[in-house]
Amino acid sequence: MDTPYDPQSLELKWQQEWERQKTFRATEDPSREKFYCLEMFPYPSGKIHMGHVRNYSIGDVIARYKRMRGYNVLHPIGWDAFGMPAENAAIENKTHPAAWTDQNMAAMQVQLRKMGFSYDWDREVATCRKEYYRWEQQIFLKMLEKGLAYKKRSFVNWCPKCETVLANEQVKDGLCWRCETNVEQRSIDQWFFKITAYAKELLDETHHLKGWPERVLIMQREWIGQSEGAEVDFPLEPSPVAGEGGRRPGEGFIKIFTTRPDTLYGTTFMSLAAEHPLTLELSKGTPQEKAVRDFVEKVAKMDRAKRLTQDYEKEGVFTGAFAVNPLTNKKLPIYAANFVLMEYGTGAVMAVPAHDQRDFEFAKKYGIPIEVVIQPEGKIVDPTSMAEAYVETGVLVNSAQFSGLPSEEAKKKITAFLEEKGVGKKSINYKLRDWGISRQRYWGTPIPIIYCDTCGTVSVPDKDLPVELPTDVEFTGKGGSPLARIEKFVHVSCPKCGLDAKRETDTMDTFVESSWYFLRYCSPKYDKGPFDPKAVSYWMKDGGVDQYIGGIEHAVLHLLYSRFFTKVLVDLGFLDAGIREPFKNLLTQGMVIKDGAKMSKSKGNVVDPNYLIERYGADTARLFSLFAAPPEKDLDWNDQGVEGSYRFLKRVWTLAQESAGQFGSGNEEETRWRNKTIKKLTEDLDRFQFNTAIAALMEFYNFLSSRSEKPTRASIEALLILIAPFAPHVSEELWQKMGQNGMVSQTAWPTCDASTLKVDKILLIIQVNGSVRSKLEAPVDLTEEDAKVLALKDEKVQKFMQGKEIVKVIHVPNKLINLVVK
Ligand code: ANZ
Ligand code: ZN
Repeated sequence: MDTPYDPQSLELKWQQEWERQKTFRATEDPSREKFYCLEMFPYPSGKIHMGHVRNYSIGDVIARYKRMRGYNVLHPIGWDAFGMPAENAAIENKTHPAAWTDQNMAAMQVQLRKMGFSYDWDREVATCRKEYYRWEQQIFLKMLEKGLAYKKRSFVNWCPKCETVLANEQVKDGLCWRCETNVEQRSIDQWFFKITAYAKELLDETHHLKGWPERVLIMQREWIGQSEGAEVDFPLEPSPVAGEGGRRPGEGFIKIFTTRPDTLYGTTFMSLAAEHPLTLELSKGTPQEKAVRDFVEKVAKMDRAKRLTQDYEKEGVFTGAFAVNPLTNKKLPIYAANFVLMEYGTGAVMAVPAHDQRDFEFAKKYGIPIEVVIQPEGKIVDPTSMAEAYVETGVLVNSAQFSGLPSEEAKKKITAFLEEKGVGKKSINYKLRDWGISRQRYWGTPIPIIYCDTCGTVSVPDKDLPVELPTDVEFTGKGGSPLARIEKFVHVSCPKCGLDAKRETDTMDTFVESSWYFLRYCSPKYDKGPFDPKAVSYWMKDGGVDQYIGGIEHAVLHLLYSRFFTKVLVDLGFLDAGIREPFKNLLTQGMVIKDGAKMSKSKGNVVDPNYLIERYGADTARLFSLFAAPPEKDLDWNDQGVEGSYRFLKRVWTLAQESAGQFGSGNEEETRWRNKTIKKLTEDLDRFQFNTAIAALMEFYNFLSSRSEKPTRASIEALLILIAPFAPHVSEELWQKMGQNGMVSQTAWPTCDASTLKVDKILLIIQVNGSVRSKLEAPVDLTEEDAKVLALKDEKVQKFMQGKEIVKVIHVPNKLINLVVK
């Protein structure tokens, strides 16, 4: 009569049924409240791993729960399909990146379906399809029109192994993020997106993203790196060698950026970046010329990543020239210094050795005077004996009319004074750099640009989009972009003048595709633009994606670019002004750990999800990954946990079948348990506390199965509905076996009848010195004093109290009272 639990066959059955009935298809319906639930889409590497299982199980529980709560849920999936691994595979295995990617997407699609995730598969998007990247090319051209995309020759991080440029974010400790090769510096023409134009807005809005984890917001703020201070012009001292290629008297000035205008009177020299245009120029014709040239060359060879770290010997060279302090007219020698970066501020620094550690080390090394202008309260800082710079704020000394002011006030007053004299102004600087998007790679979105000798840089006209990736390519892995070697691709006629011209052969960083895919999902087949404005305004209203789920490793890459892109799309007129942020709520799940380390191929501690699915079924894999840890925490793999999850599902299977046909008639206690469990599950799912929710389900099961009476139909139904978001297949099958119409996936989430939760009597356990001496029926919510009185009236308790004195009472309300006696 009872069939054994056979996850493989029943899971397949329901996956097919969901697909046949299009159970999870999402349609815009303004009469219903929407919920957009999204997990970061996968790179089609070929196989899902436990990290995917976890990420997507979390998303699926939320999607299924919200659906049962009556929301119109959009839960899409797709592929972040461009990128280097496809090309590397092409080089190694002689497969075409497109074929390799297609194969992998097909294989992973099968795996994701086997997990029973409730996706609307009709909305599947693959970013390597021209139907997708065509719109990215259009967006690029609109950005170019608005000055938000531009080209410049610049130093870039170059990975000699991948033979490509890397974004700053893709360099970790001077190494390539993918292959860990030492990153080199190269100067080439590059396309950039002007993310710096949005630095302030990106920063300010981190304070309104209430649904984001604070640590992600902090990482974004630090990455944007706002510094408030002043820009000050230091006039150049007339050159003594004017006329011999040197500077003529009184010409020009050095513009510096400082966060400490309060230290201006302590400036004893100036420092320029080696790349600063004045560095070589100032030394021309002076005896220092050769030394400066050598120094500039040396710095050019220095590792840029290392230059950012600060832990290297501070070095420099005198340029032979002088500037003057605009407030004191004091003469200041100008140095070139290796720790001054051209890309930050103005590439020039007013050096204050008494109060800046780098300047201090530099001054000591080159015998430059140190002048103290900031004193901490109640302490004397003495320039002759100080062992390091005093970098804190304090009270100003030796600073003319500003002496005696505290630093914060002096910063404002000195800045105002500089402004009055026309030699400086308030200024804000950001560490954020523009986003370099050019990649010398094949497998990416072609940049839709043509270079013509007559017309210059020409946009590919909209009617000629997409610029398609040619398919007949050779992959050698050497010598830059494969596209540049395809004559048919490169040689075109200029869209403006018709003469011979050349195509841009760089492709875009793959982070561009992932910056807007969540918008494409709203209308994935739309062919009049990147997305249908109507569909987007429905799914993205009220703060965008309602719940986004992904790894913390994307805190500053993808999550910042997506925010930037959303703002750009509004400003280009693609998006409603109401949608300036993409993700309302963000959950960053923890890692999957085994034997003390993150699961990874290199550690050899990988568990293949296929093994789990084949041996235990998808429901067990899902249940385990949600039960083993709260979603934000790391999940420590353990085989017993998997076994335990499987056993639990098997027991539910047996209990439900045994109960069916001969349900009990129930009592108050069972009703209370059922409602209590509904309440707990609702609260826990609202807060994403899946592990405690599952624990409550287990307790409910234990209660139902431990009694001599059979459970009621209502309780078994509730159990199946509550378990459905976690283990949808088994609950669907049992639901059907109970003779229910329709699917449990489409059943409304139950509500708790609060009136059943009230109890007026509880069983109070009475202990004396920790040993149970009696159990009494008692009214609920007794105070400690009343519980004590009740306990002392009990004869069984009195026996143990004779001649003793109570020294302490431990009371657990509605459960237990322990009298500690002596
Ligand atoms: C004078 C001064 C005195 C400074 C003092 C600091 C302390 P953050 O906070 O990172 O914005 N600086 C400015 N431009 C630089 C560049 N291109 N390369 C290297 N250093 C640069 O740092 C700003 C401070 O870093 C600036 O304030 C400047 O030194 C230096 F007691 O100016 B300060
Ligand atoms: Zn032309």
